[in-house]
Amino acid sequence: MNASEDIHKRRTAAVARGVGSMITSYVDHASGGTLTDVDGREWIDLAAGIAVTNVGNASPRVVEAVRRQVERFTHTCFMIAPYESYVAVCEQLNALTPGTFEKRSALFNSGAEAVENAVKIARHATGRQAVVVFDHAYHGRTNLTMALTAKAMPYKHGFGPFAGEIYRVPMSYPFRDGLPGADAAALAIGMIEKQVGADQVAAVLIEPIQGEGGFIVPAPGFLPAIAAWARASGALFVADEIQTGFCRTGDWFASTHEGVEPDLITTAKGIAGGLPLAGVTGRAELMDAVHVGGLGGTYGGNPIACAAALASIETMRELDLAAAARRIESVLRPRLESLAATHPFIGEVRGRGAMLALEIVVPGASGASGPTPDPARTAAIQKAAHQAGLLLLTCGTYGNVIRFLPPLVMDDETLTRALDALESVL
Ligand code: PLZ
Repeated sequence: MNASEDIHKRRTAAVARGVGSMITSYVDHASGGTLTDVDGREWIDLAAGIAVTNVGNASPRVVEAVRRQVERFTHTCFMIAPYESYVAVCEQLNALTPGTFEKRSALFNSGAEAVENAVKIARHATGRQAVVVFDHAYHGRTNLTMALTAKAMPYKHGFGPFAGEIYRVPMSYPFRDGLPGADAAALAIGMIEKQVGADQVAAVLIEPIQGEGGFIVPAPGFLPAIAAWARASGALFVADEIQTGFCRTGDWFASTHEGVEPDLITTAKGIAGGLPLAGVTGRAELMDAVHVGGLGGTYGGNPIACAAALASIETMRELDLAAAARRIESVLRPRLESLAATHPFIGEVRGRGAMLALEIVVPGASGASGPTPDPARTAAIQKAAHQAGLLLLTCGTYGNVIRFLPPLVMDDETLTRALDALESVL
């Protein structure tokens, strides 16, 4: 029995079955582009812990900042005895997120918690209750965020009843609906107006590029049209940039590519180089509408996580990781496109920056919602990729999307090695 098998046996007896893992090898250490398991096998990291370690794993600045902070103090609770680094992270969020208007931020522990708080703030600030979300959306696993999330299995199955006043409308999905952005937006807006009522909507919540739902990039014009409708209707436009944020798509935030300035933005994942931290950032008058004491939590903005966030942001600036994400795209995309040209089961190559995907379909087959997805082939590709030492993720409502989320510090040599391995796998 190797070391991973041994741990796996203990895991089966100790860890709840509901918590899954993609692979059965256990990590020993990791760096900018690779993970090494406890048996000494190296994996090329195309996951970044689901878009978290954008600056790489155990990134030097992050390690040093955490070390320094952990020696000074580990926790006080910002609601009890505040500290400067929380303020500094909020200043960074206010400066880096799209929109030059006056902003405020609040910090939390996880993406789901940030989304929950964005909904709280939106309801409080507007005095309205309805929240509009989209097909294929993913916003988390807590009760409210399960309701906001589209996909039943595995996220919601058997976990109801779910929170009320959540309304789902169609998402722009060019590969499947073939609609220009303005038409897809008109469809969604028509449904909101008929089924919810424009004056009832507190927030329209959307991932500018959908993550778990399939790396779906809406058609150009879709996001601006939805944002303009929200503004005209007195609803808040809330961008969930938890997966797309912090240089992942080739800019600090994905909303920028479409010139959209959200009223509120949720962030997490890439913000702190692997430590748990999340934020809600938004227009000052909306954020400050909430009474003192209305937002918070024991650990939100923990000082170690804040130190890691400041070091991560500094690293992103210094290494220009937005440019690095664009460089990664310039290496990955042409190779993926040439693979698509020779493999008819690759229906589409899509994404932006270092957030790219292949949608796997049955060649020549299609049904009511477009080309027929092939989740079985997708799973087979993923399994073979794991055997080849690639830490490769899938996603999508139909389980048929292969996604690439490398750390933004991955070098071209490692990327090319990953692509060569993928080519043989396909
Ligand atoms: N919003 C856009 O991508 C987390 C979830 C993986 P948490 N995505 C990965 C899984 O199966 O649990 C995510 C996201 C978007 C919200 C979240 C939730 O962030 O930090 O996982 O709570």
